[in-house]
Amino acid sequence: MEHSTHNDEHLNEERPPTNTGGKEKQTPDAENPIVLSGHLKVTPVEKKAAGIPAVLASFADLIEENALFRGTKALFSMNQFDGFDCSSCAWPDPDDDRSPLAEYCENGAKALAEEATSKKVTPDFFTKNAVYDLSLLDDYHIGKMGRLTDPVYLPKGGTHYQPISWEEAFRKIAEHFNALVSPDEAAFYTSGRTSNEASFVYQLFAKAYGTNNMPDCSNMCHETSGSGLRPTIGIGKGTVTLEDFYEAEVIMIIGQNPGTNSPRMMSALSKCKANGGKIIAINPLPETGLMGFKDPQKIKGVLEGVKLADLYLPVKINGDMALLKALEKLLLNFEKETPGQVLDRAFIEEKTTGFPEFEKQFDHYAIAELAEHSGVPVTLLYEAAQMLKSRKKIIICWGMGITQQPNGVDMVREMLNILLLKGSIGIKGAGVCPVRGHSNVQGNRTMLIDEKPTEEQLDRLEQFYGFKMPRKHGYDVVRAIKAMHAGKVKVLFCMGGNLLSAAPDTTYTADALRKLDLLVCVSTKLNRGHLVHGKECIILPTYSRADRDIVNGEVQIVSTENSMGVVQSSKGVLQPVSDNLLNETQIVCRMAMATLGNRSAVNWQRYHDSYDAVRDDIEKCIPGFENYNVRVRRKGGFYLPNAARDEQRFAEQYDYRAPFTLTDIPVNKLADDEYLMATTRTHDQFNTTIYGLDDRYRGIHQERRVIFMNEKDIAKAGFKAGDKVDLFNYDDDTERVAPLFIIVPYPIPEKNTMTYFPETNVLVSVNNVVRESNMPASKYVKIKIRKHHPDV
Ligand SMILES: Nc1nc2c(c(=O)[nH]1)N[C@H]1C(S)=C(S)[C@@H](COP(=O)(O)OP(=O)(O)OC[C@H]3O[C@@H](n4cnc5c(=O)[nH]c(N)nc54)[C@H](O)[C@@H]3O)O[C@H]1N2
Ligand SMILES: Nc1nc2c(c(=O)[nH]1)N[C@H]1C(S)=C(S)[C@@H](COP(=O)(O)OP(=O)(O)OC[C@H]3O[C@@H](n4cnc5c(=O)[nH]c(N)nc54)[C@H](O)[C@@H]3O)O[C@H]1N2
Ligand SMILES: [Mo]
Repeated sequence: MEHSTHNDEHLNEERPPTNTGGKEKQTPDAENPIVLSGHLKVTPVEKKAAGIPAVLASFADLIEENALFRGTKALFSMNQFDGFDCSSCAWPDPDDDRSPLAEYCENGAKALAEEATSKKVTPDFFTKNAVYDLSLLDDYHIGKMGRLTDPVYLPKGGTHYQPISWEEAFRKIAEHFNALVSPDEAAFYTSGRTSNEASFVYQLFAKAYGTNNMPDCSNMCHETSGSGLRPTIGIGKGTVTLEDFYEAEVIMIIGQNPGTNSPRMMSALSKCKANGGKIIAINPLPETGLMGFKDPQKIKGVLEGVKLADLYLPVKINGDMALLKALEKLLLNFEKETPGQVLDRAFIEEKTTGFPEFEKQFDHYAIAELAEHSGVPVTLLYEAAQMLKSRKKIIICWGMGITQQPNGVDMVREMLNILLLKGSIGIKGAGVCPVRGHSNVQGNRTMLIDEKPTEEQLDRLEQFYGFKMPRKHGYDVVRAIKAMHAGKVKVLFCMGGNLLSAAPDTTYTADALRKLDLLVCVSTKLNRGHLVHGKECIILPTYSRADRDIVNGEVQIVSTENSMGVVQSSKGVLQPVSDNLLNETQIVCRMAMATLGNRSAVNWQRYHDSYDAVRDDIEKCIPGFENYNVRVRRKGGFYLPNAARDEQRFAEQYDYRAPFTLTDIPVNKLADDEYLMATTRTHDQFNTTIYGLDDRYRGIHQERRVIFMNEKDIAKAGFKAGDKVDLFNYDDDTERVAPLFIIVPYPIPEKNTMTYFPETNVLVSVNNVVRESNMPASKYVKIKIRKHHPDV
């Protein structure tokens, strides 16, 4: 028998702190927050995401950034057919039906406010502020300084950045590149906002220069998904479209917080629910955005809201593998009870390999044991399996809660195993959905920003351009940091991002960056990454996605690829903050001309002058971009081919079938005084950019240095809510310290804790990585917690 489930009870008994320790119990509400310590105020976890407060918050940010007029005008253009692609996340836009008023979300509006700000960081600002003094500010205040207006240069031994002409900047960069003993002494980092056009010329320059050292933010984000999927389904991307969301019967959301990080996903989820679909949320935290949603684009939605998750499974950190195996064991049991009713035997027979071995492993697993490992009661696991039992249109979505675990690649394959059992991939309403982060991170990879390009990809480039491409695989992020630390990489060029703050082991990474001869950052705004630098440092200011990009008198379009493989155009609308900005493509082309001179077979000037020219050549080098310049201008853009989705054609090495993968359950042994820590995002940040100091949905206000703990753990350790503590990690026999955090009791499994990134990156060892993908395992950090000591 199948019963639909409402487990609100589980949510309601779990509330944030209701006392400050010792004092009489009070119940906080939005008007009467509890002041836990210093500025920190705590209110109850919000029950529904978005709605009116979200709309108000988005306008408040625009006002604060002195950008109300510029910003609101731009908001109406965001994610519209002839407008610009929001740079906040990679969630797709509806193919046909776009809200004429606003296809944006609160966090998209905040991202825009950051870019549309009329505050400026001019050369004069740098004359007045020494680099060292700026480095003493926190990330929030550094980010609020405004948009960069001119190129600046920090000479060897200098204390202040000084103005430099573009010409002179490119000359210096070229001089450094040409002085290196080997091209592999340079590395080229990319963050995920760079357009397809700029990405393509950028990777081409790195290869023409002679290296595959292209670490990128993917190496900290969804590399794990690619590593898990490419060898199994033949493509390192998701297999669903937005339409599939509307049709799905069950959507599982594992280790992802859509309410904050891809808010427009919630419209798709509520549409799925309206069509009768069920949602299962698997997360150590009962995230507001998973539980309920008020659609700001619909009057009815704003007032009433909908309940999202039908079932919430409060998994322990890293307990997902045991949970997934429990679901599989239950499905196999159900199949034994009603043969032919649960598994898709025909699909398993025709499209997969390794089922007998896969099935056999479950002889060794007991449900009770799996439940214990996962932290989720058997009854809830049973309910989840019941929901999957007779349904076939199943989508599994995941985010950083999976990809940043040491066994993340295994878990990606285990999620796929479930879909393979049910034949739930490559059919309507079903498939895998790694929800990407940065708005064009998927496009960056498609454009060959990859430290390990395939032979086939390189052959195609070689054939078209007629020069030898470097074949040796390059450094990813973790390897690049180690190479800088060892003095093997001497020049680092960063196309956007903030490697220092995004990377693990902040102290180690800072040491690595300080050893560079030259650091070059192409950036829109000042960040900490500009303030911890090599011997010399250059900052090159560029346009943001929302800025009007005029080349040779014509307003240009660029293109991006979203999480579902749709390539579409983006046309900025804002007047750039300064006349002295260059677009990223032009920066690369001028750097290439300065560095390679006559040595290069590529006509960089042609690319410099026209994005159409870049697109014409992308079409010749990368499959799926036929007729690029025409199709990119079509309403809604075009889908890239995806054989797993369209033809159920999976991995070539398995004869285009998908293999079942055998994986292990990790053993997480913790000492009595040890805890697991996951690092996560607040509702008020975009990665290393801190919009504000609140995390509204989780009820945290005016403080970021908090640690969420289970109430029982707090009592057991002799702490109380609001206590100030220091956090320690001892991986590789090295003491790492993050001082001064405030304890907040929170509904989180015992022995699990949560803190905000990037404040606790200092605790993540550079050697704590995900197997196979080599990503930092930033959601699996062993820590000890001690009462704060003033000397720490
Ligand atoms: N507004 C805003 N939007 C963003 C970003 C942003 O910073 N701000 N960042 C962008 C980027 S680059 C990315 S990659 C995405 C990130 O989006 P998400 O993937 O949502 O990222 P996180 O907030 O890091 O964490 C996701 C969830 O993992 C859960 N989690 C932690 N450990 C575990 C575990 O062991 N198991 C399970 N099941 N869950 C766990 C946490 O509770 C949290 O809810 O968002 C993108 N969009
Ligand atoms: N502990 C921990 N660490 C993490 C994570 C975590 O969950 N926990 N998440 C990881 C993930 S998923 C990611 S993606 C990385 C993010 O790592 P990054 O991508 O390196 O970091 P961002 O904060 O997104 O980069 C912000 C900077 O990019 C610049 N910028 C913004 N827009 C543009 C643009 O259009 N062009 C250019 N050239 N520059 C621009 C601005 O100067 C801004 O300061 O962090 C990772 N680090
Ligand atoms: Mo990301």
